[in-house]
Amino acid sequence: MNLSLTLRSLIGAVAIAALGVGASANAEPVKVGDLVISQPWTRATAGGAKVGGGYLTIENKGTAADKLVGGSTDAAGKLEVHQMSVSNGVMKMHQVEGGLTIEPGKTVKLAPGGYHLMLVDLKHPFKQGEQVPVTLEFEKAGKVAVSFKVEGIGARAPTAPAGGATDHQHDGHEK
Ligand SMILES: [Cu+2]
Repeated sequence: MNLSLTLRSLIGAVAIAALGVGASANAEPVKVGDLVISQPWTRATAGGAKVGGGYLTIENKGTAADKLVGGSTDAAGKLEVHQMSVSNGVMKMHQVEGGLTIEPGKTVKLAPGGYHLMLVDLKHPFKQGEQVPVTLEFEKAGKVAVSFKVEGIGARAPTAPAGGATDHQHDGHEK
């Protein structure tokens, strides 16, 4: 048995537990190779939801392009890189073939309404305030573990979801 691996798993579990306690904790950016990954987040899911979106910002500080090709998580059957677009008011999404390119010197933001990670076949619902550990995989930089913070259902959604009459934007700060 591999003792160092066991120890690392244990430290990882403690770190994740600590993150869960500090609700306001703003996770530090994660570096892998020339890439800097910041603010990974996802949304709380309603009961029977089988998919969830994953959002994050990737900065390429290197001199060569890299690609986000996918990843894995214990929380879902598979993880895909998706692109969403609106056509005549209808949201459509499809898998990004071959991965999402991050050009050198550029920052790519995965956000609702655009590029995102799709967690397919969720093993359990996501609850607001939890952390979802995900391993991302880049073509050159390799694999890196990040933790997605679970925000509220519909958090930072650009538009009201179809049929979501009870999920309207609350504009509370101005009269
Ligand atoms: Cu998707």
